[in-house]
Amino acid sequence: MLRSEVGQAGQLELVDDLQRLGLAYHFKEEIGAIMEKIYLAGKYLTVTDLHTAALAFRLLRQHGIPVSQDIFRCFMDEGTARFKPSLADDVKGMLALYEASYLSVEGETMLEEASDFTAAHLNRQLDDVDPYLEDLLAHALEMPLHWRTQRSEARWFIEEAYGKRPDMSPLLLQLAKLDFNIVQGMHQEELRDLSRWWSKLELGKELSFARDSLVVSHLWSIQISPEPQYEACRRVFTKVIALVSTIDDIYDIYGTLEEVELFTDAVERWNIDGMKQLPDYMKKCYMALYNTVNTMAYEVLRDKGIDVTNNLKTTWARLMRSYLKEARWYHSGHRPSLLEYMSNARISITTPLMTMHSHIFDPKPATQTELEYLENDPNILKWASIIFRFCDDLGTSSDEMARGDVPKSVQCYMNDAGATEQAARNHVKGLVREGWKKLNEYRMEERTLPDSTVERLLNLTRASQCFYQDGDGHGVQDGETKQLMAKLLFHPIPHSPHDMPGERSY
Ligand code: 0FV
Ligand code: MN
Ligand code: MN
Ligand code: MN
Ligand code: MN
Repeated sequence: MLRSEVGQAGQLELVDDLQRLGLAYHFKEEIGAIMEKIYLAGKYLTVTDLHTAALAFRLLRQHGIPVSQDIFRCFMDEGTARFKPSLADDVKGMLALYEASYLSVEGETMLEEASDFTAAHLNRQLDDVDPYLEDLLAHALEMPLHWRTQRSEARWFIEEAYGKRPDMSPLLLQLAKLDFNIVQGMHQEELRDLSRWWSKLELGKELSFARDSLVVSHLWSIQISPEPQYEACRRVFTKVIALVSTIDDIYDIYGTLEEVELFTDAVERWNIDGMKQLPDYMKKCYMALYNTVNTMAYEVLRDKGIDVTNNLKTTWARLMRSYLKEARWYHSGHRPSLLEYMSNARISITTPLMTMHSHIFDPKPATQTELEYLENDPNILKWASIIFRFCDDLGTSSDEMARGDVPKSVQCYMNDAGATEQAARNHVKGLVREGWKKLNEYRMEERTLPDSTVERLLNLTRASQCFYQDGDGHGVQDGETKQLMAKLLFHPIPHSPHDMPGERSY
C-alpha cells in the first residue's frame, strides 16, 4: 500500500493512519523515505487544501524536518493576519490545522492564531456534526495528538475512529488489531516477571505507607517505550519507577528529616557500609536499590562492555539530593519562589534519572560523549522535565498540600503573584503549553542524542500529560488509570475470525 500510493495527499494520510494505528514501527524506513521525498519535492509548499497542508506540516515536523509556518499564509486574509473565516466550514481541515498548531515553536504567531481559531470553531461545531465526527473532535479537543502516547492513541483509534471510518482498509484494521494484541502479550509476559521480582523484594509489605505500584509502573513503561525491540528499557523503567515511588514516599511522608539525611548520604557513598547507619525499615529499601542498580550496571558491562556504574550512581545521588532539599524546605517552612522551586523540582520529577537509564538501555551502546552530554542537562531534557513537573503538580499538589508537603509550582506561583489557586493553575497550564514550544524547538535542534532516546524522552512527557490529566493517576489507581490498565495491559482488542478479510479482499 505504501508503494502503490502515489499522490501526496494519499501518502500523507496513509502515514498518519499507520502512526495512529500503532503500526509505524514496522515501516520505519519506508515512512522515512516517503517523508523525505515529500519534503524534497516541495509540493506541500503550494498546496491549497487545508487538510493536506496541515497534515504535511505536522508529519514533517514530527519527523524532525523544520518546515516553515509560512505554508499557512495562503489561508489567511491579507492584511489582517487572520485565518479566512470561510475555512471554518472545512471541519476536517480545521481539525488537521488544530493538531498541526501543537508542533509550533516560540514566536510562531501564525500557529498561535491557528490554535485559537481552530479550537474556538471546533468547540462550537461539536453539537452540529454527526456522532462519528463528534467523537473525533471531542478526542482532539480533550488533548492534542502531539501530547498523546502511542499505545493509548492506538487503542482508541483502532476501536473508535479508524474501525468506524467508511473508507478504511479492513486489511490494515486487522493488522492493527493483531499487532496490538501480540505486543500486549509481550507486555504481559514482562509484567509477569517484574511482578515476581517486585513481590520477592517485599518492599510493599514492609513499607505499608508507601505506594505499591508495580502495575502502574509498567503502564508508564509501555507508554514511554512500547515497541518490542525496547523490552530492556521497559524492564528497567518499571523497576526504576516502582523504586522511585517507594523512596519518594519515604522522603515526603514517612521518614524524619534525620533519616532522609542518612539515606541521602548512603546513596552518595554508594557502598554497602552506607547501609549500616540506616534505621531498619530503610535498610531493605537501600539494599533493594543498591542491588537492582548494580545488577543493571552489570548487565550493561556484560552485554556492551561499558562501565556505567558512575553514571547510574551519580544520577541516583542527584535525585536523592533534590528529594532532600524538598524535605529540608518542608521541615523549615521555607516557601521558595517558583524559580527557586523549579531549579530543584525539575530534578526531583525524575526525568533526568529516567533519561539516563533510557539512554543506557537503548539497544545501541551509549557513547561517553552522549553520557556526559546528558549529565549536563541539555535544553531538551530541561524542558521535558519542566513539563512533567508542572503536570505532576497540577495533578497531585492538592493532596500533597492536604497531607503536608513543600509548596509545589501552583502554590509557589500563588505566593509569587498573590494569585488565587484557580488563576495559578491556569498560569501553570499556560506554562505547559509554552514548555512544549521549547521542547519542539530543542527537539528539532537535537544532534547529540539518537532519535530513539529523544522519542522516549518525549513519550515520558506525554505519559505525564496522560497520567495527571484528571488528578493523581499514578498515586490513585482507580477510575481513569484502572481503565487505562485494562485497555493497554489486560484486555486484548476483541477480534473474531469472521472479521478477517477473505481471500478475495487481498
Ligand atoms: C510522582 O509522585 C510520581 F508519579 C513518581 C515519583 C513516580 C512515577 C513516575 C516516574 C518515575 C516516571 P509524586 O507526585 O509524589 O512526586 P513528587 O515529586 O511530587 O513528590
Ligand atoms: Mn516488523
Ligand atoms: Mn511525593
Ligand atoms: Mn517528592
Ligand atoms: Mn507530586
